[in-house]
Amino acid sequence: MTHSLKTLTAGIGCALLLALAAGGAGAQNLLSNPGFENGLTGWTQLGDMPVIDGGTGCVTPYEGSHYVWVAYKSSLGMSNAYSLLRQAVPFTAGHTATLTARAMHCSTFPLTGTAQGIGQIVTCDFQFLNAAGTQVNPISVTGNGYIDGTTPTNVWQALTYSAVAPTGTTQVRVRVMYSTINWAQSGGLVDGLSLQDEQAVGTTPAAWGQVKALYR
Ligand SMILES: [Ca+2]
Repeated sequence: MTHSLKTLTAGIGCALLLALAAGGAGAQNLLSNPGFENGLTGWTQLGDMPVIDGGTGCVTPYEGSHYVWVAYKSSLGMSNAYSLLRQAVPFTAGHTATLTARAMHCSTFPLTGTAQGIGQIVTCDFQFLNAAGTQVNPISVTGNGYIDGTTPTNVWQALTYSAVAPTGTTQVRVRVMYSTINWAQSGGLVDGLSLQDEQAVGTTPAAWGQVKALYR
């Protein structure tokens, strides 16, 4: 192999690795039942009961046939002023976790107020946990993992929440949460969650196999 061909081949390998890192095998979703197609399977519920497919009538699912509705509605006997779904998966310290989700609120049953003030909010975010199950806080978070009363109604909003797992992390725990401060009836819909490990790609056998194949 000539020097120039070696250089070219190496360049292709790097390009492939970058492509894989950008979205190839790295697009694996770590969450189980991320779009609520199997009801609440895989999710742990706290507070008031989330409702699959809700009762607001304003929406079609973002993906698949189902979504989840998290709300405070007195007629449903809700009494905790919050509704929370959680799902924890193993995660590696130093890796970047990125959660994407779609959330919406309906004009027939809207959120009011702001996340920073008196109002209601629907949150899609995550926490890092250590081996003892204790929360360990990241240095910083990027993205915007919530909707509130200032968010346009009847349109799926794309949410992104991303952070580097701090030292000691063994799990990431994703949260879908509705909470209210003023106890006004309101709610929000969530669908199409995806949790990515941004560093998972380069070390997968499939990714390395494709790169090594260039040198055979
Ligand atoms: Ca769905």
